[in-house]
Amino acid sequence: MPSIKAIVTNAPDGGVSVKTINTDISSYKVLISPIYTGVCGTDRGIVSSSLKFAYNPEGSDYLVLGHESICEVVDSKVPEFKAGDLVVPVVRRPGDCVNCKIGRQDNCSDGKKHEAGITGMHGFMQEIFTEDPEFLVKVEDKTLKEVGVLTEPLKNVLKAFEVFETVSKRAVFHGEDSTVLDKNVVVIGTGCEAFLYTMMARELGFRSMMINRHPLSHKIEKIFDDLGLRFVNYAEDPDEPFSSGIDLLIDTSGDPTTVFNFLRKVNYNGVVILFGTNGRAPDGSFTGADIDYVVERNITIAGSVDAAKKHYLQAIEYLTKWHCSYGEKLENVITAKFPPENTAIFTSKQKDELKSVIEWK
Ligand code: DN4
Ligand code: BGC
Ligand code: ZN
Repeated sequence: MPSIKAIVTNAPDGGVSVKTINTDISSYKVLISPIYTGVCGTDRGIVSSSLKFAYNPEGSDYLVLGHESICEVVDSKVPEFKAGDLVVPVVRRPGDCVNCKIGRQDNCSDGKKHEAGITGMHGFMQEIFTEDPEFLVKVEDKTLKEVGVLTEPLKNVLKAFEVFETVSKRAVFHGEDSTVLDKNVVVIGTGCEAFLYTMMARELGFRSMMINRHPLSHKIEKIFDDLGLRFVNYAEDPDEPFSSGIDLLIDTSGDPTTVFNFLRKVNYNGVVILFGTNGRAPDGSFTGADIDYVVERNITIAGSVDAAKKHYLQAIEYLTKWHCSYGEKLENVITAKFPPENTAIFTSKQKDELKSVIEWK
């Protein structure tokens, strides 16, 4: 059994360290090693113990972190993969419910699914691991060796737009030529998920902006400007987030007060997607007047978590397209690379961070 390096926590109590673990790779279908693993709000929530839904695999007193990755196949015993292929392993693994049985474990109906690096399954922040081909998605374009790490966070965005498509069917949202009419998307937050939501909203023909309660650093402002994305500091400019109202409000902050402040700007037949989870945000208040507002305007409030394998494939298509169109401007979204030993990146967000990654090779 080889001894390998892994980044671990003890969920749900939190903490983070580099640990040497013994891993059994004697039998496998595909043997994988990570090239880059991404650090996101979920990892930091697990490490700080604010995300109480995280737990260790059964019988283990630690959880290997990591659900965002771009990996390389080391060896394969199945024809679909060969050594050197770039792959992204999927996060969620099915339980026994009917949605899990049809490959939609993202819509698991009894909570008995597992998530790599989050709930009951070791993640991808370890030097080598085995995988079942069913849970691997191939990245054909080798130039995605770095930005391919955005596949996992982008797949969540594609699922959320699928949720939006479904719930917005109750009123006319699209023009006759199937393009989106003159509609406004506001994304709360300016982290990596907010960025990916805004890229996708623009791709789909919406007018869109990201908002936050403070100005951006020059570095992040430049990354957004270079990609033609709009940002508003609502503390300075509270009326700006679309004077004509909001048709789709997407929250990545998990802050109830902010969500409900902007919900009061949502137009008739508008949709609110709740995506951010922030166990530490202070409680907000949702009043009777707010209920009247939501009811009288046919507003839909929908939660969205995770995504299906098809969304990973769509994410790779969009990343391939955006990488062709924007090249280095997209690569700049990966704002810093760290060695596995630098566990401080799990306890505080880096200055000027959009996506911090751990470099394994
Ligand atoms: P992140 O980079 O921590 O993003 C959170 C963003 O919200 C940051 O830009 C925050 O700004 C911003 N924010 C916080 N409070 C406010 C506020 N009051 N007004 C405006 N903006 C605010 O994390 P991420 O982009 O990786 O992920 C976003 C969230 O989605 C996290 O809560 C994740 O746990 C969650 N998530 C959910 C799924 C899923 O449902 C998947 C991935 C992530 P600043 O405070 O940094 O300036 O499947
Ligand atoms: C992952 C999702 C996962 C979620 C759990 C996110 O960071 O991208 O796949 O379902 O965390 O809240
Ligand atoms: Zn993540």
